[in-house]
Amino acid sequence: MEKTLVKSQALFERARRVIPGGVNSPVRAFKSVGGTPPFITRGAGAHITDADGNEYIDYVLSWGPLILGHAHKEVVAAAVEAIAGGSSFGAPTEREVVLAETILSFFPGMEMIRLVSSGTEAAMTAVRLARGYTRRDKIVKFAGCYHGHSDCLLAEAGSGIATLGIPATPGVTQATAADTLTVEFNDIAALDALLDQWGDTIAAVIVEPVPGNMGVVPPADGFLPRLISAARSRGALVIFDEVMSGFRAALGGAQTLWGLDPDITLLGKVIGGGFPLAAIAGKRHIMEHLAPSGPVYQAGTLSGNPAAVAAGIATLTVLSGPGVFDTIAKKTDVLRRGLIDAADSAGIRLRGNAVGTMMSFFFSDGPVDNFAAAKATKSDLFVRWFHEMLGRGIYMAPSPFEALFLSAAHSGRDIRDTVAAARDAFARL
Ligand code: HOZ
Repeated sequence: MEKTLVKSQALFERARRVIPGGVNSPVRAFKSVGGTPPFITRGAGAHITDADGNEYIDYVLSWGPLILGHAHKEVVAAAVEAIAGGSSFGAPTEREVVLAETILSFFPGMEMIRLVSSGTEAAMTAVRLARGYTRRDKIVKFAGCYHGHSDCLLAEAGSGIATLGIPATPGVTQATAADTLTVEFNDIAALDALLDQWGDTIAAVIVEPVPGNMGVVPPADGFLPRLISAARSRGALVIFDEVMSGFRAALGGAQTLWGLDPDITLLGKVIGGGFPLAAIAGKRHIMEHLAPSGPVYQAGTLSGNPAAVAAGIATLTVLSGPGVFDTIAKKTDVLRRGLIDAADSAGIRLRGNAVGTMMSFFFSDGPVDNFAAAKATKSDLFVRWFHEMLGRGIYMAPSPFEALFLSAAHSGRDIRDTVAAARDAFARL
């Protein structure tokens, strides 16, 4: 079952002449699964339409932000109203204060927040802040975790780096690479050994508390609290990258779900309601090291952009309404169970990892609890499944090293249609 992608093919050829790989972010090019990426013309609720008029049920949702679905009425109205009053000022506005207060109200351990424009920028700033605060240089990250594309965070990164099998070093100086130490996720003994070895040179341990960029890989019981005490006992800061899990593992992220207290938190995606907006939040005594309160420099012409901030406030307001988040999480679980049952009936072993409203599927007999296990899953089967599903109008991320996302807009019928498509798809693998 294949969709006609004549117009998308023509657009892709045109794009490749002027944009490297034809896309503005690598995984969109479908390089690891092959074929033509549909060029999207519009989105409404849980559905998107491509240039050839094909419709899809969307589980990418702009890689997570659209937790209310495409073109949600209140989000659109808020953004339009903001733009109509001026699209950017490069000066402080009341809306920024409202969004800052709103976000912090979901993260009781975070005391101050700085709005930026992308998750990469938030992570890059967090590393500089941790180094400036501790006066140490080294950063520890976990294999398969992805924290955007700043130089020091590319080592053993998930997402597009894993999908495309790109080495982390081209363009990164040896000195920078040497300041990043990596360790397997969920392996507290290995983390302890690394921290013992490098001791007081480590500025911070950065982690996605619910990794979503090697696929979704939940933390083992006790791993995160032990990570926090292991880092603290050596004087290193703990940075939780909740860009993905922030309003998806739970409203207040993994830290609220499990009662954890990192020093710094990175947020993005959902908080911008589909616009470029991210944030770095943290303890007051650390955040006040940022300029202009302190000496660690960070700035941005479009930081706190009015449309993005308005869309973020509207999104969080709707999302925190009674039962809204829990309903999305329940739908996520229904879909997870439906897909696993569908695979079972075709004699296929499918692992479904999920936390809150984010999940991933791996073709694997055993559990997938770290990057090594994720890389060992049957990616050839994933590629075939991906195309069978796409041909049936189900739009998923073109990589097992990404997450599927649900939204408030996905209906019971969307989920039933997806499970029915999966039954047909698995029968053909
Ligand atoms: N790194 C993003 C997913 N984890 C991909 C974003 C995009 O290609 O748009």
